[in-house]
Amino acid sequence: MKKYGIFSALLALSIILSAHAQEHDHHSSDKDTHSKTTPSSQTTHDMESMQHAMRGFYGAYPMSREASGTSWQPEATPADGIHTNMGEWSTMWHGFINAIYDHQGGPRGDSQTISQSMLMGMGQRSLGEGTLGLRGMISLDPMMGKRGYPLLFQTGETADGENHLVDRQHPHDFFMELAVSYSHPITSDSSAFIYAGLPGEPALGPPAFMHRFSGMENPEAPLTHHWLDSTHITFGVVTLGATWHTVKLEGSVFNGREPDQYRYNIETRELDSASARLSWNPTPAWALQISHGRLESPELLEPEVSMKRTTASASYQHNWRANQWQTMLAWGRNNKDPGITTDGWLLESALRTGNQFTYFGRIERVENGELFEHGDPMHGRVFKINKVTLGTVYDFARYTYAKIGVGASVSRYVFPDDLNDYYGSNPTSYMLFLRAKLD
Ligand SMILES: [Cu+2]
Repeated sequence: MKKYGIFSALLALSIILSAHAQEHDHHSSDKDTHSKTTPSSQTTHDMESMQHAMRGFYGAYPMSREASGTSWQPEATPADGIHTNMGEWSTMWHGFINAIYDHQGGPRGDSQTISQSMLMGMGQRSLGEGTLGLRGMISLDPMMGKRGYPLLFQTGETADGENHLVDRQHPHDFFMELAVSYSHPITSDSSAFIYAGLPGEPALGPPAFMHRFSGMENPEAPLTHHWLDSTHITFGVVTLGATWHTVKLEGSVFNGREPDQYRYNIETRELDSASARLSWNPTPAWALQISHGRLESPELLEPEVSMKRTTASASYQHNWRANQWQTMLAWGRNNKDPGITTDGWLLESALRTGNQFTYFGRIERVENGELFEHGDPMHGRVFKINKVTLGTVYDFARYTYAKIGVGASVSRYVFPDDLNDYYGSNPTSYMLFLRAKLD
């Protein structure tokens, strides 16, 4: 019954939107006109010119380079979301809600109907010579329950403070980001900035998966989340950095502990961890970064273990005619102290053709040593897990500020035979989803 509840809520939302909204004009296809061109509306043209005028939060570069936290994506990434002016403030709004039927195959699999969502508001205004920025992001993910959703071979965080979540993806916290930033120009093409969040995202890893074009349409969290971007919700972070042309160098101090099982609270703890990241966007098509951090006691259930994390990633955006294509290759290494060193690899891509179809794919390889709990004879063994996911979304309805689509994805795995007794020899997982997205 719960399943039908979520789907009918989304259907009701689509009916309300269609009753109130003008039909979105989508005959034109290139990126600029794709943005918000409702022919009858003068304000949307004003918004568009303002959107082009909006500059980066952390320096003198185009806004389209901004991704989650202080991370950068390729400047050529299409500008989704809604842009408005509110007095002195320029604002951007991003958001989506997915209703998902999730089936994970094999003996350790499970099925569940869930909803994922995110609403993000960003605002900026000039203050003195610089730019003041505010960012807020919330998610209704905690409504899916403390155990999150079934996801084979996913590990990380806890639902009860006693057991690790295994073969499940934890829900994100209700407060995903509450952050303030200020950047001040040094010369005409360089700036210094400060960013503080509770929660916020430290300078570590590529943009978080739900914020990068190559990964955002895929409803499955990456298995590499805990090698690359799991620090995106950090309860307490301060980042100082500088930008110069195409380069950004930044350092963070932050609370290294990952969020606990209470998903609606604000957690506080000392800023005991640190990271540094070098980003380089040599052309509008590319975003490159390397980063390194030390996470002090990241896991609630293993407080005596700290971790060094190193990541490197390259993201490439190519737009032609009505098509927008982004691909990212990323590597992350977790070096537990005391403990083992494991690597995670990710290659993901998304292609949006016209305004209706998006095709996405993700290939990952992780070395996971957390698939079995204490007491299990397999506990502590590290397994190389390979996963491939392919999927598509069809946006069948467009309104002035939103679009609605249906989608599906399928995942397959390659793993050592020793795991056959636990996972079956050949599990297949899939997700079917209906989603509404601000656009
Ligand atoms: Cu996460």
